[in-house]
Amino acid sequence: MLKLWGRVNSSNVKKVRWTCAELDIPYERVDAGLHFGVVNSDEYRAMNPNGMIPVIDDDGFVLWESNAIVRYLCAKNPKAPFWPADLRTRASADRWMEWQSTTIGPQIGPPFMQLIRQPEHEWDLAMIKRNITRAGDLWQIVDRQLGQTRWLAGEDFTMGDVPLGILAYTWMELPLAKVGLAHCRPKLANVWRWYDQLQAMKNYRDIVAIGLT
Ligand SMILES: N[C@@H](CCC(=O)N[C@@H](CS)C(=O)NCC(=O)O)C(=O)O
Repeated sequence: MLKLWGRVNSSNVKKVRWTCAELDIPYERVDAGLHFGVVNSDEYRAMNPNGMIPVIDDDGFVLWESNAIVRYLCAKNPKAPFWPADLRTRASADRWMEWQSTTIGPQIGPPFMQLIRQPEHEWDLAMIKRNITRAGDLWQIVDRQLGQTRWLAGEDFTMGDVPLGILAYTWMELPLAKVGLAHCRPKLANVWRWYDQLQAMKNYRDIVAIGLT
C-alpha cells in the first residue's frame, strides 16, 4: 500500500491526501514534521534530504515535492477530469499548481507562520503587511481567471484547483483584522464563488478545512 509521511495540518500534505481521496487511492500515513519530528532521522533524510514533508513510498519508489507527487499519483491512476485528458487543459492545471508554489504561496507562507504559529511579540508587522498586500493583489489574478472559467483550468474541477484551493482556506482563515489588514482580503466575487464550490466538497471539508494550526 502507498505510504505517506506528513502531519495532516501541512498544506503540502493536504495536496497529497486530497488527491488520494479524489482518486480513491488507499494509503497508510505516518505523522511527521514539526512536533512529530521524524524528518531529521537518518532514515527519513535518506528518503528526503530536505527533511520536509510530504514524502511517499509507492512499492519502493520514494518521491518528495508535493506537486510532483500529485502528478505521479494522477498519471498512475488517470481519472479525468481531475487529471485532464486534454494536453492543454492539463498544462493549464499545471500552470496554476506552479503559480501557487512559486508566486502566491511564498507571499502567504511567512505571514501564516507568524500569525498562526508564533507568539505575537515575535510578529514582524512590516513583513506581514508587505506580503499580505502583495497576496491581495495576486488574488485579483485568480479572480480574473475565475471570471472566465468555473474552475481554474476550465469548466471542471482538476488537480489545478488543489494547491490554490488549499491556500484559499489559509487565506480566508488568516486573522488579518488582528493586524489591521482585513482590507487586503476584499470579497472578490469569482474567488468567493469558487471557494463556495470547494467548501461544498466533502473531501475539501474533511481534509483541507480543518482549522489553521
Ligand atoms: N516544495 C516542498 C515544500 C515542502 C514543505 O515546505 N513542507 C513543510 C510543511 S507544509 C515542512 O516540511 N515543514 C517542516 C516540518 O513540518 O517539520 C513541497 O511542495 O513538497
